[in-house]
This record gives sequence, C-alpha cells and structure tokens, in this order.
Amino acid sequence: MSDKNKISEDITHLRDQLNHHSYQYYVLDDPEIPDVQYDRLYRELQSLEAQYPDLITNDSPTQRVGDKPLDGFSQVKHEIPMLSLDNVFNEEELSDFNKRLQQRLDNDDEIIFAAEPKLDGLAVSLLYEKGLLVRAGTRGDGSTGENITQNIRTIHSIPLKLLGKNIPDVLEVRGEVFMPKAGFEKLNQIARDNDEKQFVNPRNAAAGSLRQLDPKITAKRPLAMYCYAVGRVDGGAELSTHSEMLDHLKQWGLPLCNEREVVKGVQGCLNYFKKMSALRGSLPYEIDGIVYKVNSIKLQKELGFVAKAPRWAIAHKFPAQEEITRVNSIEFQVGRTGAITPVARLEPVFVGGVTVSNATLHNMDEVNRKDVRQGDQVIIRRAGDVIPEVVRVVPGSRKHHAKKVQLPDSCPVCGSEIEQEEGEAIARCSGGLFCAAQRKESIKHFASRKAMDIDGLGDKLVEQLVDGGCIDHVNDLYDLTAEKIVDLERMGKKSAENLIEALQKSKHTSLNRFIYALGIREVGEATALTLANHFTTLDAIKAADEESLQKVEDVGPIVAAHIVRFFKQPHNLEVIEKLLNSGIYWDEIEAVATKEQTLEGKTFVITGTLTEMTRDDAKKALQARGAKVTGSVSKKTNYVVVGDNAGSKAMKAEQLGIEMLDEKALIELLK
Ligand code: 9MJ
Repeated sequence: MSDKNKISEDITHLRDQLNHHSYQYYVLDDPEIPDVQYDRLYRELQSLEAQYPDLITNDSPTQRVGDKPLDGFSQVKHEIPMLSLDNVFNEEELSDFNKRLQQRLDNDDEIIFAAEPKLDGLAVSLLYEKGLLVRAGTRGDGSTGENITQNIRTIHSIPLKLLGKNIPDVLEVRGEVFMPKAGFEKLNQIARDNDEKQFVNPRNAAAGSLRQLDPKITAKRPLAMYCYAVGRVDGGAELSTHSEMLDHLKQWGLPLCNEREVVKGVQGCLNYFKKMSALRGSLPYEIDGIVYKVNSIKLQKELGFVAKAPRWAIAHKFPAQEEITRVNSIEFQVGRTGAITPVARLEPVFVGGVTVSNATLHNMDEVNRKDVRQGDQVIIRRAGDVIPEVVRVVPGSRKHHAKKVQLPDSCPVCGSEIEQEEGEAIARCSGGLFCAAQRKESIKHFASRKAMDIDGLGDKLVEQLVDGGCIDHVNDLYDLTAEKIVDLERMGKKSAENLIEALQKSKHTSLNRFIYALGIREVGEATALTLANHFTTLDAIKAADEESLQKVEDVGPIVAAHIVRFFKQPHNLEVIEKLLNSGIYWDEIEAVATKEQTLEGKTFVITGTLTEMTRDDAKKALQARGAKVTGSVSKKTNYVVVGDNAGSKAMKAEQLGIEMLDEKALIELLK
C-alpha cells in the first residue's frame, strides 16, 4: 500500500472512531472514553488533515464549523410539507380527539399512541443523501424555510454522516433544535458578566443562535436536537410503527429524546402526561407539553391530514407558565434560617395551573438587576411546583413616581439588625435566638446532640411545642413542666417526665456546647471549642471585639463580625440571660491563657498517630502555649509533629525543609 493510501486509511479510521464516540456521548449518553482521549483523537485527525489537505472531506468531524459568514440565508423547499400540531389543553379535549379518531377509523378498540415530550425549540429538517448530511432547513411556513446547513453542522449531536446499516438513499429527518437549560443559564451568565443583553428564554436563545449568518457564533452556542419524524424517505425497509421508525433513527446515529413511550388509549396518555408533568422541572431541557401520535403508520395514512396538521397527532399542552400581572407591593419575608427574601405581592393571576398572588424576588441583587418596583407590570413564571417568580418588568409600565426598592435596616419580624456580607447575595436577620421566624430552627439546633444534647427533644417535638404554644424561645424550654406537655399528641406521662428530666440534665453543659447551641452564624462546633478555650468565659466572648476575636484560630473577619453582631442584639442577650437564670452552668475551663506563651507566633501541623496522647490533646496543649495548629503544611509552617504512619504531610515537610518533631520532642517542648 502506498504511503498516501495508508494515511487515507488512518484518517478514515480516526473519523470512524470519532463518529462512534460522538454517538456514544451525544445520542446514547454513554461515553466509552474520557473527553481528553476524544480530544487526543481529534487533534491527531486535525494534524493529519493539515499535512494532507486534499484528504479533507466535508463530513469530517473537524469540518463542522465553516469559515465564511453567509450574506443571507437561501431558501429550502420542503417537498413534503412540514406540519405543525393541533393542541388540546385538558382531559376532555384529549378524549374528544380520541373519539374523533375512533369514529374515523370506525373502530372502538383502544388506540396505541407513541407519546413523547413536546420540545420547546425550533422545528428543522435534515436531509441525508447516501448517509451524508447535505442540507438543513428551518420549518418556515411549512413549505419553504431557510437554509441553515452551516449552522446545523456546528451542533455536535447531529451526525454529519449516519452510522450503521440499511440507511435509505435519501432520508429527511425532522426534529426540534433547542438549547438545554444549563447551557442557557451559562450563556446568560456570560451575557450578564459582560453587561450584554440576555435571552428571555431557551427557545429564543435557540432561535437567535440558528439565525446567525456567521457559523462561528452558532458553534459557541450550546444547541442540541431531538428527532421525532421523517419526511422524504427513499429506500430502506418498510416500517409499521412510529416508535419503530424512531428506533431506526437512533441506530443510524441520530439524537432522540429518551423519555418517549408507547401507551394505550386516553388513560395511557394521561398517565404519561402526569408522569412527565412531575418530571418536567428536572429534565435538562424545556418542554411545553406532550405529543401523542397514532403509533401505527398504516392508521396514520388512513387518517391523513387537515390543513397544516396531521389528524393522527395532537399536542397536549401544559398550562401556561408565564403570565402578566401588576405588583401591588414589595415586602420582605424572613425565612427559617433568617434569610430575608423580597416578595412581590401581586394582583392575583392564573398561571401554571394555579392562582398566584405572591412571587419571590429571591434577593436584593435580583431586585436591583430586574429593577422591579411597586405598581410595575411584570411577567410571572410558575414552572411546575417551583415557587412563582418575577421574570421581568414589562417595559413602559412604570408609574413615574415609583421608588427603587431598599433593603430594610431591621428585621420586619423581630426588629433585630439585618446583616449582609460583602459579596453575599442573601441578607439575614441577626436575631437568631429571638426572631419568631427563626425560632423553630433555633430551638431544634439548641436541643441537638452536639449542642445542649436534650435527649428526646427532636425536630418533631420542637414543632409540636412551638405550634402548641408551649414555648416561644429556647429559654422557655426550662420553664416546661410535665403537666404542661403531657397532653400533647403522642406524649403521655412517662415521656413528659423523661423530657423534663433530660432538660434538667442538659443544664450541666460545657461553654463550647453552649456557644455552639446559640446558633451564631458560621460558628460550628470546632469554632465554638476554640472560642471557649481561648476566652474561657462567656463574658469574655461577649465582650470581645472583632480584632481580639480574629486572634482565635480559624476566626476570620466574617466570623468575627457575626459573633460581635450576635452579641450586640439586645434580644439575643435577653434570651441568654434567661437561659443562665434558669440554671444552665458549665465547669470552669482551665485558664489556658495563663500558661506561659512559649510558642506564640509558631505554627504547627500534627500528622500520623501519637501514642502518649491524642492529636486533639496535643493540639490543645500547643494552643494553650500560644501556638497555632493548622491542617496543612506550607511555607508558613514552623514545625511538623510526626507520629506513627505519617504520610504525605511528613513528605511535604521534608521537601520544604521544615523542622520535624517526633512525639518525644513534642513532649519535651511542652514541658
Ligand atoms: C415537538 N415539538 O417536540 C412533533 N414535536 O410531529 C414532537 N413536534 C411533530 N413531534 C409532527 N415531539 C409534527 C410535529
């Protein structure tokens, strides 16, 4: 074989491999090789083609993006018209559709339907001749569309060359080009970052992307396609059902929706509709209904067409998810965790199958970005069971005196200060212990095992106690008596007594547990422990300013600010006072700070297993002498304490030339 022939064979082999792996990835969603390996094969092909340009063919995977923008789109004529679908909106209309079919077919038997999601994109036609993609067009008016071959070729899930056997000489495939939700979000995020105009929805984004004259732009857009019908077919096997035809398309390498099913009668359609309605929100692409098609091709032919739609298919649309209404006011709600959420109170509107009178605005960034104001007309969206949201303001609907929305200074529920960290979208109420909106969560946290460890006081019981009016705040827990709670559902005398006993027992706690139990933002168990060890008394922590708090290991400016703000809220102090008055106490902590600060300014890492003491004890002992103990070795580390079976940290210390101590040397140092 000549060299050139060998190269040509190698190139063909690489293309076949790439086409196979694209199919596994895009159509079967079952990649066999990692992306890097695909990229390697791709680059190999690119390099061979660069050396032998005369061996480049139009169907090569490297040739998806053409190099010249078009002056305009030429026309494509659809020999067989591209049809649209009639709609039904409810069970009754679907039932009427089924009856019409049965009457026309003069048969009462239940009809078998192919059911598939109705994709919300753009209908296109792909023409394959001898297995090669030769033309792609939009639906246009059904008989003439635009030639978008250049742009369609950039969509990786669409094969430039069909795979497999028995491919018809001419195969016209039809389907929907769409933009998956994730790609749409990403595209809009990029637009936001660049202060550019965003797309209103994935459908518009897909349409805008296909209408580009420059295929390089289209190539950057995350488009996909699912096929659902055929137009002209010359040659190939006769098929008897729609579902069989779709299976063939898939075998030939074309992308198909995986959610399709064959169902029986109206009930089968409705079951599928219900199932897909529930799945809709979690699908990675937008659908706006379900399409039912008579599965038998013989029956399809018998039923024929009316005007522009087939008699044998119908779209069962989901209720509209977007509607227009007016914002009556904008208020702020406080969530269970203190998050402050702006909410638009609306003129009630029927959307997504229910009447909606409130819609979330998520956070102040969203309010500012969308610039929603009282009195504005807005588009409301309710997708599935998702909380309704304001999508955007209708341009020109603003009243001239409408003021910009401001975040309030204090919590609308408890009056505590509202805090919002720099760079954080969410503002929060800082009255965690006191705020009525947060009380259930704060009580659950307070009672939890790693906090006050109140045995038997689980989440359900907290809900019961609050809802039953037995307690408002954590301090009320210690005023409970068996008599007050015995009548609660599922309680009984014994359980009531047990709970009171557990409450009594929980009064003897430790300072770190108590600090943790207060539920200060970002103060977890570990931080609570270091705070307790560092300051040794609650009063000292209460009195600490941000600067002194930041001297504590792992406490940075944000956590320090949370702590200071928490203890500044009079309501929080009130609750703490009441808790202490009810008899909560802890053992005094050895005044660690009185130990000579012999290791001040030194940073330690402990690795491996120690035998004479636990790592935790070693850490505490080092900290008590002013040392900082961290988890990873860096240039800033002064000593690495190396126990048995030490691993990578010891190696890193060696590389960096950091002094290493064995356990004996550590004990010596602590003396
Ligand atoms: C969509 N939009 O998902 C059809 N469609 O069939 C499905 N559209 C259709 N089928 C014949 N799944 C004409 C249109």
